[in-house]
Amino acid sequence: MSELWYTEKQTPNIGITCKITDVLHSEQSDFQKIDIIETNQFGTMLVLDGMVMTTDKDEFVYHEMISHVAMNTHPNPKKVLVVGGGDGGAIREIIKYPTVEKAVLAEIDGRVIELSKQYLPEIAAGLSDPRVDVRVIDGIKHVEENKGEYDIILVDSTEPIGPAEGLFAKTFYQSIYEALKDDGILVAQTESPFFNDDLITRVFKDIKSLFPITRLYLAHIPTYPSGVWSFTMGSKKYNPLEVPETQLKETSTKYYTPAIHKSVFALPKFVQDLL
Ligand code: AG3
Repeated sequence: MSELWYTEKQTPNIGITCKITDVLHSEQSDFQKIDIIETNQFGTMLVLDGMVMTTDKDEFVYHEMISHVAMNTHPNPKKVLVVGGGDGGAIREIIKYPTVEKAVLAEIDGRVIELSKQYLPEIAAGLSDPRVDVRVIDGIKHVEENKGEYDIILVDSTEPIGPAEGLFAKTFYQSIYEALKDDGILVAQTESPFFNDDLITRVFKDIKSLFPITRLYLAHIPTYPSGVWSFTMGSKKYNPLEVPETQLKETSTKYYTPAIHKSVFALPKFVQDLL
């Protein structure tokens, strides 16, 4: 049998290519093209509009790092919102904290949730927890309609093209600021410092104009463009670099540790220069 390979063209000039053993599912939802493919190297992959969103093998890095840095910076996170993140990976991490009373998932595309439950059960496992409220809604509307509600809001979006474009807008960060409590924290995934430098500069400036404490941090994610990924935190009160003990047991993560929490804010010079 001939070999099948999948390429995501990450920019017009570079891509990532994986040998695939199966195409488990393909459809056009109301919002985007959804493909679930099986690879030798990374296991099952969720691909939206031709872009790798998550894979069995490396999802832990992204989902731990989008969640635990904020969850440990806040001393008592009770109510948390994830905008996007229909695969459930960020929710799975959030509900590891006993302080959490309610975790809301606001995902615009219900098909991503259903297919993740079916094909990525380990990532989606948290979605059935009784504290989790899964809503197929527009996250932008949800934050506009809920003022002063949340301790933490995570923006677990796709790329700033297509359905997620509005999730990188300053007006959205303003609504998030208002949807957070007085000591709330925002973390947004903000792409690659190698390939998305202008976006990082712009988003950091927008978040900094709203939040008294703004910090960028990095993690290594092999299937994302350039393998180096950024997250931007806006915090109303708590400084992520002055956190006491982690609330988490070390055994419950594969990437995040208290030492990682501190080290990820040490930025290479070229990244500092973007901010
Ligand atoms: N969200 C960020 C994925 C960005 C990847 N970009 C790409 N492949 N061009 C991932 C959502 C996982 N919950």
